[in-house]
Amino acid sequence: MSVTESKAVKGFITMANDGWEQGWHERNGGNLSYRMKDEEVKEIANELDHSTEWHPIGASVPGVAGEYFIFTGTGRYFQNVIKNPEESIGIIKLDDKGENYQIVWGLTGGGRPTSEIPSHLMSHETKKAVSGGTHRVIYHAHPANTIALTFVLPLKDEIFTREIWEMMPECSVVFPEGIGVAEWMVPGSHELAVRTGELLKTYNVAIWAHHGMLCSGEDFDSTFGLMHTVEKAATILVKVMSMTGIKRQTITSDNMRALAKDFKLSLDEKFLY
Ligand code: 2HA
Ligand code: ZN
Repeated sequence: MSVTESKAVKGFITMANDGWEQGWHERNGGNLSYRMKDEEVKEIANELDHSTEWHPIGASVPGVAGEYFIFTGTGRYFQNVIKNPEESIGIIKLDDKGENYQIVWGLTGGGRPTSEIPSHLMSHETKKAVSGGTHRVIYHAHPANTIALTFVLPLKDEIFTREIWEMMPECSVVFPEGIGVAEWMVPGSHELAVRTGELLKTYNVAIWAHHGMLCSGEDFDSTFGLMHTVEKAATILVKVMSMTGIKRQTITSDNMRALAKDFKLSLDEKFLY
């Protein structure tokens, strides 16, 4: 089967284009990666080239050693993924130690995976462990309303979670574990990768102050939907704060406790102050 006809690659391309259409990927902004299943690798095995050179990851990720990932390319545009997938995205394989990678398909024209490869692979390693292997998608984008909030709200997990949950009832249903917030750090840095990995032990959403958001999930639709839900709620919050500093009425802590009871969610009391 040709690589671009496989279900995994098609799903990846669709998600990248959905993100572009939301306006979350100016120029070469944002990046997406997917940890492939064995059967997905097998069905395109004939198309993969294992004679390519090895490159250092810039992190050590033994928990996902030897695995195959689909990645967007550094300097490549989400806008072009659907038009020219072979140049915009690639499949990489990690070595047995989880320290180096080789490009086995795509990223033609001398491309490399995203500059955020340390954050992505450390996030995959963390989420694979804490989800019992079910999480496969790591998605980073630059949604404007979420970023705007990082200039005005205190950079605390409790405050972001509570403020975002308060905007729409489905927020606490979609991410009952809350949202983690990382203070500003250099994009693509080891420091940011370590911090993100820590946050993802608890959360499926990490907000990077003055930069963007990173989400983890089991499949393309639910991971995209997670980012979409957070950004939608952030958009409402920005509108509310732009209209007035004071909410006349809101979803209260007790309202959230009642919702949690009906939806059988366990919401941490630290967010219900
Ligand atoms: O340009 O978004 O964080 C890619 C990025 C880096
Ligand atoms: Zn970014």
